[in-house]
Amino acid sequence: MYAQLVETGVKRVKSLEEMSPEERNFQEKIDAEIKIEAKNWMPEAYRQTLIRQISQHAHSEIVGMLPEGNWVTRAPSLKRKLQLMAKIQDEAGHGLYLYSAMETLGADRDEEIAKLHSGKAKYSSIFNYPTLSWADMGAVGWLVDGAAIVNQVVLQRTSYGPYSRAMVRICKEESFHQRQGYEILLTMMRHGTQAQRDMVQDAINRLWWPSLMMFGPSDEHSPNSAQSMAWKIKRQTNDELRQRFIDQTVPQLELLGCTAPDPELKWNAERGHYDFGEIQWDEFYEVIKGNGPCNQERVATRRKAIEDGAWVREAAVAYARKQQNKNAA
Ligand code: FAQ
Repeated sequence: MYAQLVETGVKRVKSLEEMSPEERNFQEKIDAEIKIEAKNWMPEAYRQTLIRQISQHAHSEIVGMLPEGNWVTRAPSLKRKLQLMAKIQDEAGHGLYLYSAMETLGADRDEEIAKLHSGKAKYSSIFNYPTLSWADMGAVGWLVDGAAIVNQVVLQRTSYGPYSRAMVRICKEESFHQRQGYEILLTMMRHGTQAQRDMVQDAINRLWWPSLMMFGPSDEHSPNSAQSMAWKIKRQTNDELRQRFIDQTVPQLELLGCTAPDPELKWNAERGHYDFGEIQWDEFYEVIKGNGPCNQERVATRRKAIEDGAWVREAAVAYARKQQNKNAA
């Protein structure tokens, strides 16, 4: 079993016998569903795993604003523009809760953001695809937020208290995002022209597979899953969550009157799940290595935003200093 895990790059989980007394106590707490809080003792690897996952999650929320930001000025009506702006602002808020949760682990926000800007840090692969038509705003809300919710609903029960509490609020907002996205598509399909219906199908064709990739590599190729499951950072595996997403999304796809770009997608009554085709993992690994269609553009946009905002930060610091001096005088 161990040899098999090493071969596939999956990190090995220590047995109880191999743990130090502190580690064993920690694991017993986890097994008893007691939340770990910032000041509690935790193995260094647990802390580092959380910093890695929460920072990537926060970066995803922030970079995730960009594909949708692309359509704010071209939204088809005032109502749609307001909805889209509200959604994008929610994503910024999610990024901020998550950076705060990450800081409770002793990580430095500026350092982690610098890793994003140097292209070192990962963020969700999905945000490296372009948004080419208004229908993409519907498809991002429905599929991307839909996939994010499936993952995040389970993370509400993650073992680290501050992360789990951030997830509760984030999930409430994501579910509004998913509905507004689906409603955009439903309106285009039911009341739109043939050209608008074609746009919807085209958006689904382009975003379907990248949405399935959001759940990460299949379980046998996921190096972090076994340990993260043992620590209850992750409560379900990448493949379990991907299957749940497909099972709940296909009926919605049918209600829209659209199809998925997967000829192998079909209900399997014996398994009680939809079967689906092979994911193009080569494409996924290229995207997370930085070679997706929009990686460079996304990172450059974030870098520019930080540079352009320098004067605001400097002014805020100068004002705070002035107030401090005034209070001290
Ligand atoms: N993209 O061993 P695993 C959103 C990396 S929020 C890029 O399975 P793990 C809201 C992974 O980091 C979307 N990289 O890793 C929104 C690891 O690399 P490392 C974000 C990926 O951590 C909507 C390596 O591959 N959600 O969308 C991806 O156990 C609309 C091996 O993978 C979260 O971040 C990927 N898709 O499981 C915003 C949720 N998948 O670090 C705006 C929290 C894997 O070892 C608009 N995160 N990798 O070098 C998680 O649940 C987990 O981190 C997984 C990956 C499930 C993503």
